[in-house]
Amino acid sequence: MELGELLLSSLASAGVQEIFGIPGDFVLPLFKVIEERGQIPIYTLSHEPAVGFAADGASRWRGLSSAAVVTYGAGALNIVNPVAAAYAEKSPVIVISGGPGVSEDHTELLLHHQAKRLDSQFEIFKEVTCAQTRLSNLASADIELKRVLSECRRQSRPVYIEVPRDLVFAKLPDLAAHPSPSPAATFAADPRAVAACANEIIDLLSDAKSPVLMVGVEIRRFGLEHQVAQLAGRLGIPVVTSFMGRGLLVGSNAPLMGTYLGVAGDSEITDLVEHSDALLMLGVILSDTNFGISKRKLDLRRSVQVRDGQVSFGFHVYPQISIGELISELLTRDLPIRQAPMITVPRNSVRNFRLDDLEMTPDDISAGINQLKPRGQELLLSCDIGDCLFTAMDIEQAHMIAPGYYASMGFGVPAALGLQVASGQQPVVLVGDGAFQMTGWELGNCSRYDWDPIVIVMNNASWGMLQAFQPESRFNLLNEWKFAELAHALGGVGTRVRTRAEFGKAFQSAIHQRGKFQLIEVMIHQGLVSHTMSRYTQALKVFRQAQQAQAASYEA
Ligand code: TPW
Repeated sequence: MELGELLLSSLASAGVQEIFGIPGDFVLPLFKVIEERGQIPIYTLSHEPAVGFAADGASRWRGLSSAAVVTYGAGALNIVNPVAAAYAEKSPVIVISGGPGVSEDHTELLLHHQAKRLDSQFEIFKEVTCAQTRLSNLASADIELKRVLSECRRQSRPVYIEVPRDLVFAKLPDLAAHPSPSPAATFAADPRAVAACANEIIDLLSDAKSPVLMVGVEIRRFGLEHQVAQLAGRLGIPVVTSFMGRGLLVGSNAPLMGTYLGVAGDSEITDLVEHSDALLMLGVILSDTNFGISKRKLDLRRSVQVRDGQVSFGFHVYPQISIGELISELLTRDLPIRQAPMITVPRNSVRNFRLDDLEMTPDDISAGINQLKPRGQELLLSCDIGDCLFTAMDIEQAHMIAPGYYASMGFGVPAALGLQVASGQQPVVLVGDGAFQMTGWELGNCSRYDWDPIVIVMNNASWGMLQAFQPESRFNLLNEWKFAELAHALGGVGTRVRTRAEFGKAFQSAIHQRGKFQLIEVMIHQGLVSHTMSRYTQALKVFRQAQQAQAASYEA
């Protein structure tokens, strides 16, 4: 077997079902192997950031790795930001970069694409991946791949694999003669510790007056949605998702109340969470965007956080217990059953959406989609950062992927392409004009692969979210680009809409047409934002002012 073949079969064994990439001379040999073997399909895009976001989108959907293959230097360094995003939001993307050949290590000449040292790139990726390897030793390549890929799975975070370009076709030593040890052990939790931890959780929930279960993205990353839905059903306590976890448990029969958004969200949900005397957080990423805008500071002494392979109760921690082990243990127990209290949360879907001549607002987009999407159909939504993300919070029955914590613009469109590959279904994208300017062009690749996402561009000719923070500034105002007109040139169908009747017509026609991407450009007045973003920016302004006052007092 050759090194390139070993890499491909290792990827396939790790569950990789698609590769996204852009070639370059350092990775041409590897591309050749990928194409000729045809074991895993490869999709090429136009710019490496999109390659990273697409692989991330596919990984998030599957809860399994997807791979991004790029060339050394100019290609790989272009992908650092999406990989950092995947690291932060725990998406197990496998980054594979071609690299200088082993015969090139000691050349007198500088190699093109070399930044500082030949290994600068490796060092950079150490910071944004959880395991790395350079496959320069044929005898240990197999075990190295096993080590890195099992770490990827265990931590659900990106890994980095560099392949010296002159070794792709190198014959491996007879593997049978050098059997590789089994992969690194996963968390070896002591079953007594798991049992004690489960007891403590059950006691806390039994004694509580108002327990709440909050679910976050880790339950999707580790493929636990089904078990968590079962647990939620058995506990009978209200369930909310975190901001990042929006879309989890959709379609399950868990008593799902909505999404916790602090002061920006529905006050019923905020009160429920913030007044809970036993908040069980499963796989929730605790970040300022999720929790910095609480109405009332969360009492972490009355909460249990299960994430990153450990369980924390107030101030004590059970290390090395994975979320999966804990949930399995809880499911074996007699649980204190309650009748989930019925809380009525006002829903945007009941907001009036009529097919009239009123001009569109961001809230009309969510209300319109809720009303017009086919009954009983769950949408697959890929969202960018900006008001589109807050607007999406009001869309119901939607599985969603979004950069809710790391918040990189440019995610929405390319991640949707990954989502379509991984799910085989037609995704809907919500994206602002600013973010679309970054990666929207990738839609030009749709016709090559028969992808047909519905892309809703919220065109307010501005970086509106920033403008909401600082309305006095002019640098956040953009020119009005004509995105709908560009759609045709990129091989899709574009419609610009201003009124609710126009939006309704365009959306209904988009969901009934397949085969080409459909771009609906919704014109929104500058400064007009969704009700959720309006509350969010107000809250964050207050938070920032308090921080500035505190900083000023330090200086004084
Ligand atoms: C890669 C900073 C966060 S939100 C935003 C910027 C520039 C404006 C987004 O404008 P858009 O949407 O897409 O038109 P809207 O609703 O606000 O009008 N660079 C990157 N990521 C981030 N987050 C920024 C800058 C930012």
